Amino acid sequence: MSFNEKKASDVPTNHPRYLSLKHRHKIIDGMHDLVVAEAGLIAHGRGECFDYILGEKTNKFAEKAIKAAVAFLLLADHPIISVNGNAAALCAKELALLSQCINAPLEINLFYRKKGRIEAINTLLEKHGASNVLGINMNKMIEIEELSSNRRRVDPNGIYISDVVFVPLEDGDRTEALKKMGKKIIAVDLNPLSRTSIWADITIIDNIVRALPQMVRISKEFKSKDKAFLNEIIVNYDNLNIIHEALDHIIKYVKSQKSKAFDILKK
Ligand code: PTJ
Repeated sequence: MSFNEKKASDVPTNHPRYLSLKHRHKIIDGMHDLVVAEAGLIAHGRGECFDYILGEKTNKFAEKAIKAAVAFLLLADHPIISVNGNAAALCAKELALLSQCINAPLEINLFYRKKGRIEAINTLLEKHGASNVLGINMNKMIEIEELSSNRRRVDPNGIYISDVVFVPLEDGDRTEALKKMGKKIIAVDLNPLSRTSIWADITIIDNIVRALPQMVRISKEFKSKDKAFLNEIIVNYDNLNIIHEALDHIIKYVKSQKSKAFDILKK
């Protein structure tokens, strides 16, 4: 079997970087199955780099953002979860679960159009329990004037009428365009300085493979809470502070690694 034919599950569990390799292989497998765009591999690598200097864990600032994000989604009139290739390859099950929990449809919205990709992503989402996935029928799509990329085509029953859009892993252009349309944006992005992170109303600076399961857990907990409880979380949330906390954390983490990075050689 060649390397390319190896499936994500083939990564040896005792490898010191097991989780990281497992996710890499999911992205590679996703590319072979048309789910992930070629550029998705590069985007994943950029994400890995930021994850490394965030300590590869869900930090306090991400936990706060996750709670605010769930509160926002539960209070929305028309929440929607936008799905691209990378998000589907890494978190299809969690996307389907979150969609059910917060009662928000999933909409496939791609930057890189290629024949068969939408169908491949839809099949993967359905395999993991998603129903009523939007963004499938291109003849029904409406174009957002503010945007020139492929992402401008949106579903009239989904992103177009939404008030809160959840975009796990995104390119900056669309976040800006959706904001200009008056929508509230929740993003997951490992890069605290990306245009998406800066433009979003709530920026979850974490890896989607950790953030999405947390969001599902918090959604189950918050679902039974009243509006006042959810509003309180949003009122006390400050995204600028969250981004500053993430940047401070990176500075501190890199400094701490400077003093102990070579300890590994002493073992
Ligand atoms: O499937 P498509 O055609 O819609 O294309 C999707 C990609 C991701 C290729 C497209 O949206 C793109 O090119 O995105 P960018 O501009 O590279 O931005 C991706 C952002 O996601 C970067 O800021 C990365 O740091 C971040 N990122 C990558 N992997 C993860 C991540 N953030 C959270 N979790 C990750 N696993």
